[in-house]
Amino acid sequence: MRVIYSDKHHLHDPPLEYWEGEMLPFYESPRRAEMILRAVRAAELGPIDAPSDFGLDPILAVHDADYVHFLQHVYPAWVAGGRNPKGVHPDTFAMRGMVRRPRDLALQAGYYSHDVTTVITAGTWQAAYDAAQSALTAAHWVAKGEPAAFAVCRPPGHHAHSDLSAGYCFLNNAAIAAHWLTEHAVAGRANTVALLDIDFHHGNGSQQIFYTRRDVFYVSLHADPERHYPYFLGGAEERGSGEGYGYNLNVPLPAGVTDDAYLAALDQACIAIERYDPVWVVVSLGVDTFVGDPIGDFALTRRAYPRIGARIAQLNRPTVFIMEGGYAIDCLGENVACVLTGFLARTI
Ligand code: SP5
Ligand code: ZN
Repeated sequence: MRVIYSDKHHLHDPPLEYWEGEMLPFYESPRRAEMILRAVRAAELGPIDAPSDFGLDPILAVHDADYVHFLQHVYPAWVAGGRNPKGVHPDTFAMRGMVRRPRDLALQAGYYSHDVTTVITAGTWQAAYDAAQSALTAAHWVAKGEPAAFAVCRPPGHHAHSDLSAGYCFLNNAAIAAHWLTEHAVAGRANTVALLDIDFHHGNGSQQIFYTRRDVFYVSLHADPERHYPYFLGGAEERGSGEGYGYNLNVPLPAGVTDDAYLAALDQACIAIERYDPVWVVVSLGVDTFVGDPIGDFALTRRAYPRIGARIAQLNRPTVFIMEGGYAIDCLGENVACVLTGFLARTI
């Protein structure tokens, strides 16, 4: 399996995050990707390379141009306004019907963010750009005939909407890869993608981006939004709209989900994907489902992860794995490597 990793993720390193009136160490830290890199190297999954550069066009195919411009240029505008150089921290957010976008890029921060975890530092754009290019590089490998590839994306992507940063995410790496695959011609077949999201959180951004489309089937297992972020999307009743109706499947799960219960839910999700019969599979791979995760409340043990990988392998499609969340730093790399080695072993 090809592995794609860029060192540039180190350029996104906000010092703190806000939680219930306190500032905590930033959970989505550079050490996450370092731990994953170390574990995939030890597991000898395959060659590890830096991403190729496919430019802005495949990003702009998913994200609004004005939002991308904001991400690229807001940091210097923020600092030039005499604001705190540690990072762009909006305090007021555009909501329901508030359609006015200020001209000052620094004031657009609250227009283009869903929450307070998407702090933009001096190097955030470069890190997010390379994460998107890593996802695209992985997609290119499977389009060229590799059975699977893994992009160690950081910052993650699945919460990012077409014009909104959210939940540590700026560019939706998995959506960018999935959309690119739909445009990559395969003779004689509708060019379809199943985007399977196994991060602990619902991928609200991926859902939004593909909600009206039937060529990308978004399927997500996640914590019930009655209980966990992103709260305002992720219900089972959200099934797509227009010609995309029936091509969005949310499976909210209760707290304390065990290995067997999770594998049973994943089996149902995979049966729905088999019925859809996609050409490609993109996996939003989060391991914040782990029992030791400081953000999540599921109870998956290390032993669940090879089984998850093996079930995904049974879909028997070219598969692109895109890294999302997972915050139990000491076990993070091993849990990720277990999914991928389970996939390669192809047995439950
Ligand atoms: C990619 C991804 O997994 N994003 C997750 C975004 C979750 N955002 C809200 C979580 C805030 C947790 N704050 C610390 C809790 C301390 N007990
Ligand atoms: Zn998550």
